Amino acid sequence: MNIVDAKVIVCCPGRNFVTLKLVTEDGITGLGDATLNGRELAVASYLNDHVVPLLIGRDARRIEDTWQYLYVGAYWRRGPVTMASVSAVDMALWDIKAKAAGMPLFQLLGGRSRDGVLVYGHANGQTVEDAVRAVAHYLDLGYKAVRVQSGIPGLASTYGVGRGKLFYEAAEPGTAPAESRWSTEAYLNFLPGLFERVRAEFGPDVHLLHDAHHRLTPIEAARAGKLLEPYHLLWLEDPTPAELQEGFRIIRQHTTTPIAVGEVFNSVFDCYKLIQEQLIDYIRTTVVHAGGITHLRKIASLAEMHQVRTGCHGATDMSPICIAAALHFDLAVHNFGVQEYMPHLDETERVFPHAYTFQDGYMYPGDEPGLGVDIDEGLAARYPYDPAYLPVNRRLDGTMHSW
Ligand code: GCO
Ligand code: MG
Repeated sequence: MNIVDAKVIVCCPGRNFVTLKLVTEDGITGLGDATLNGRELAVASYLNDHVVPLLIGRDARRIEDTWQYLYVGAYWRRGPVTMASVSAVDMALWDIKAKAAGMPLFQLLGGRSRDGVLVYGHANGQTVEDAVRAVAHYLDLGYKAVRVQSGIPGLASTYGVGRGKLFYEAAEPGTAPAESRWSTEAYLNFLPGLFERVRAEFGPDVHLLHDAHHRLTPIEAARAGKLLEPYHLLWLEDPTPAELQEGFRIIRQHTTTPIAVGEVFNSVFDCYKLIQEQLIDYIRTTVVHAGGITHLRKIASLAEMHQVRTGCHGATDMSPICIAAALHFDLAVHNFGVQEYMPHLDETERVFPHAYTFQDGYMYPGDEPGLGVDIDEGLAARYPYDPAYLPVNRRLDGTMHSW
């Protein structure tokens, strides 16, 4: 079952996506997402210039060997550009294998471990009361888990609040990133009141989540976790930048608020210490950025042994191909926790028709063979690449800060 064609498709149906399409000599096609928000063309080049030529003529059935060939064989291992490329190949090969077997991918991964995949939606608002209204809207739609982000008095803008009603779109079209301003003091003074208000309004049962988006030092994050304990969050996400894994020990020593991290991680080597020392509760690595289904399963297995559950990144910059792959994975692994979900724009949905569905707070990958996603290439061609960047962030005195 040799690969006879490999094509990289870059399109912008509302936002930029990079897609890899493989075709085998038997005419089976496989799709992989290779989108790296704000750095899309670097991955397209890596694929076109250095991966596609190596794929032609390879046996599409050899998923593990191809993974190792692209990872070990590159000599320059890891990194987001390399790993998004490896991930796209891996997704496409699993899609092909499952189609050849005539099964939805989750069956090849061991079959269902649960009935449906619990997902969380994104409530946000400029003010606390706007955020409360947004939470009510998600609960009306059937969501059982909601992430809550709000504007902060004194700051013109902040992460998690902005464009989009049922999603949060951070990348802005343009040739340079927008700049926002940040005050940790204002944030920490404001945060507990937001969750006090939301819990008072909606009671103890709804799962609440919050993303600190890498902006705190470990001791500040410890304070945030402690202040949020009365509101028992499902997780506090990315409390501190994770290059310094030891920082998570400080957070752990001070708070029982569960911690999630890892949407920017590319491999198990970014999180094995966090997992083995039980410094986190949820690992956020996802299919497109952490080596595809093949590598994500290895991360999940390590996590399972240490009582860490999965919580895959699922923002709008994961294309429907990645979301489908994540849903198959989520349905199958034992230690699944929750899946992030933001519906895509209608233009995106039309370019990537898919079998997965949302119902009453849960998602289902569907029963089509493979991933259950297609790409309408003719339509995709009508949405050419449009440069866009994630914002950068500065403290009030102008110092660069994590966004
Ligand atoms: C999340 C993420 C996103 C990222 C975005 C970057 O938790 O969904 O933090 O909002 O910032 O996906 O590309
Ligand atoms: Mg996040």
